[in-house]
Amino acid sequence: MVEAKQAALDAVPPPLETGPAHSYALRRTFGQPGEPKVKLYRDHAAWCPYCHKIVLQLEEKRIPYVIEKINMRCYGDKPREFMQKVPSGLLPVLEVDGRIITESAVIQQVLEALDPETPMLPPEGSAERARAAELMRLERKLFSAWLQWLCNGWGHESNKETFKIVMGSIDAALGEAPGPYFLSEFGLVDVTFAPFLERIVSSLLYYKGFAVRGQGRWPNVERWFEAMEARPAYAGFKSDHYTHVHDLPPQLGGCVSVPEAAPFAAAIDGSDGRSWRLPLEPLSATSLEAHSPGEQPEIDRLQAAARLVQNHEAVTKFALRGAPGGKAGPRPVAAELCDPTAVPAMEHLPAADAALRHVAHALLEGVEAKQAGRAPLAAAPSGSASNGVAVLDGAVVVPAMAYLRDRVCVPRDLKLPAARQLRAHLNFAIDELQQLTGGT
Ligand SMILES: N[C@@H](CCC(=O)N[C@@H](CS)C(=O)NCC(=O)O)C(=O)O
Repeated sequence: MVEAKQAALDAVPPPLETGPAHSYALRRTFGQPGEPKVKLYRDHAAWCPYCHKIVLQLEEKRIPYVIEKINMRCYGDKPREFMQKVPSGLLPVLEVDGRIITESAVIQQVLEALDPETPMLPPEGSAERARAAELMRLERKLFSAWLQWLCNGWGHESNKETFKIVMGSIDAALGEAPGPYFLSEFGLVDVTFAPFLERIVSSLLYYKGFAVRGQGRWPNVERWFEAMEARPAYAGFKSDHYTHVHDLPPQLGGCVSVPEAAPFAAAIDGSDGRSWRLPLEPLSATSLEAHSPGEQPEIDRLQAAARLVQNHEAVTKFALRGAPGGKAGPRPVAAELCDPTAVPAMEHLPAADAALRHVAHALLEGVEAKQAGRAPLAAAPSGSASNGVAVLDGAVVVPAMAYLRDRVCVPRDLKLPAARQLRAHLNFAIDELQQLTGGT
């Protein structure tokens, strides 16, 4: 436990080049000498499902690669050099020895040819290869049925039925395989389904109140998820419901909710008064957000604190975009979660810095120890101070902390167990301040 705690305090896990897949990595060598000859351009926030697919393939094949993170249009501009190479601006892009390859399905084939030693497709001409092609078509069918339902306000019942029929055939296809995966062995078909099935689970719960997982509806799909979540590559890049449900609308041009989804949406957004509040309910297969391999709250808290402390300047400035005087960026962005050019209210830096130190302290010590200790979170109308206790103005720091809380993305910023600790500890500080200031 001591070692695990020590490791958690490294906000950036040390073997980024060789260790388990991590969204912070910019270079993956897997221990192989020399400069990687493959470069992947993927989206900065790790939202793009097509990039997700390629990351999983590279990680599973352990092909050394470097990563350049590029903004998506919905939250920023792309560098001119990138646009010169790729006029469409679409991600993902692979560069191999100076050759530019676009379209994820083509990139998948190029990677298979580049590293035939670890094939992720059955041999050409085999019956399983034909089955793989059939399953890839089924994946596109699922994609269409999902979007037809998610993005439309009309035809709710019939779109749901169509979606259920396609999911039924996916469950049946999985049921025909000897193990948990689509074919006899894990491979490219699983990697192709994963980004969309993950987004389907989150978005249908939030917008349609429909549970794909957790109700025994499609047991083979459930078993497939469990097998995927046991794989370090998938676990390393797994996102969470909150991030997906807010990153999808700007990519898709909007998602349409139905009234029965409201309680699920509130739980996912943390506005139900429970899901982002301390004490956190354990994350388990039966919680709204199934997570494997699970959580270790003490370690997860340290991981969140380490990220906050080691990145404190950037995080404080980021939170100040939400303080009075903070402004949206000059170029309007569609993504609620990201606005790289937003302007922070720097005049409130000391207050936001002090508030986030309290949050870091609570994460490190636990709230009970913190409340019993000598550094309570104190608040008073701005300007006044009492007994040498730091005074924070709730009107300034509450919106800053809320802005940060609502923009913690998984896996970009933290893995889910640490992200929910950060969100809940920000709420703890917000609640304390609001009590002290009478609900500012
Ligand atoms: N058919 C393409 C689709 C790629 C695609 O639609 N990428 C989106 C992101 S999910 C994109 O780059 N859009 C431009 C942008 O958002 O900046 C593929 O499979 O690679």
